[in-house]
Amino acid sequence: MSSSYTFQEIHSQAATLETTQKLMLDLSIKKPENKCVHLFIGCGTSYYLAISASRFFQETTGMAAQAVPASEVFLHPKQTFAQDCHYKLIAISRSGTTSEVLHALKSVRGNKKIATLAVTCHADSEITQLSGESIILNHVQEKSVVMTQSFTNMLYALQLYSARLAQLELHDLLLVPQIVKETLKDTEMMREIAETEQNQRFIFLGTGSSFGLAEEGCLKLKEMTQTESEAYSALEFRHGPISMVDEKTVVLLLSTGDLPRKIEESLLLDVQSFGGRTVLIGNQHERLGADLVITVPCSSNCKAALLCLMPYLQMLAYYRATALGLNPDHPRNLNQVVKISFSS
Ligand code: F1P
Repeated sequence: MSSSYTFQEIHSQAATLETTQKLMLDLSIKKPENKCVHLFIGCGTSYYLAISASRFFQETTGMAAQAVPASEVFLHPKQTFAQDCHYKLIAISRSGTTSEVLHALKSVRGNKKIATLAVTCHADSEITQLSGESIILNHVQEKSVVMTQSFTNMLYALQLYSARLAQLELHDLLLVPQIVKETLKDTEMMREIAETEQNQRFIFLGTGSSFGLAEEGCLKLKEMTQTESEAYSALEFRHGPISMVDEKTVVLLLSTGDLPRKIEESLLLDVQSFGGRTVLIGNQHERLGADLVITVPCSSNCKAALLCLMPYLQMLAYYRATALGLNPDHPRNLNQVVKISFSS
C-alpha cells in the first residue's frame, strides 16, 4: 500500500461516495421558484466537473443547464447571462476559496434574477457565506494538491441532486459506491499503459457528460506527470487533431454507449492505422478492435457507469507519476488553491 496521499484518496473514494449518497438522500431539495437556467461554474478540475454535471443535469431534469469557467461570469457577464432569463448559479470548489469562484459570486450578489448554490468540501469556507444554499461534503478532506475523490464526490452529489429534483428512480445511481469499490480492486492494466516507454502522448475522448471526464483525465495526467495530453469531444478529434497520432500516442475513448458502435470502431481503427494505441473504457461489452478494453462492472445501460470510470484515469496518472519518479501529491508549479487578487 502506497503512503502517497493521492493513492490513499483514490482508494478511499468508495467509502466517501457512500457518505455522500446518505447526505444527498437526506438533503431537502427545493424546486426553483422561477423557470431558470442552471449555470455551473468552477476552475480547473471543478470546471470539468461543472461540464459533466451540467450535461447530466439537463438530460435528467429537462431544465436548461450550461457550464462556464468561473472567470467568465465577471469577465463577460453579458455573454454569460441573457437579459430575459433567471439563473441558478451552481458554484463548485473543493476548497471554497478559489479567487475566481468567489469573485464570480460577489459579482452577482444582490441580483434578484440569480440564485446561488455552493458545492464544496469545506463548510467554513467563504463560498458558503456568499451562496444562498450549499451542499457541503465535509467528509471529503484531501491532503494531495490534485483533486481525485473530491471530483467524484462532488459530481456524484450533483448527479443525485439532479435525479432527486427530477423525482427520478435512483436505482442505478445508488450503485455508484459499490461499482467504484469494484473498479478499484483492479487497476493494474493502467500501470502497463502508464509505464510503457513508447507511450509519450495521451489523448482522452468523450462525448456529452463524459467529455468533462475526458478533460479531467487529461488534467490529472498533466498535473501529476506533465505529460503531453489533450482531450476532445470524440468526433471532433477527427477534424484535425488526429494528424498528431503516431506510434507514441495512446487514445483513450470513454464510451457510455451514446456513440453508435460502428463509429466508435472506425475511430479506433483509424487511430491504429496511424500507429497509435487504443483503449476503450466504459460500460460497453464489445471489443470494437481496441488494443485494450476496460469494462466498468455494471450493466450496459447504467448511466452511473460514467462516474465509475474515473478511478481508472486517476490511477493512470498516479502510476505514471511514480514510474517517472515524481511525487503525485505535489505537482510542480501548483498549489491546492489558486489565489489571485482582483482589487487594483
Ligand atoms: C480548483 C483548482 C484545482 C487544481 C489545483 C488548483 O480548486 O484549480 O482543480 O487541481 O488544486 O485549484 P477548487 O476551486 O476546486 O478548490
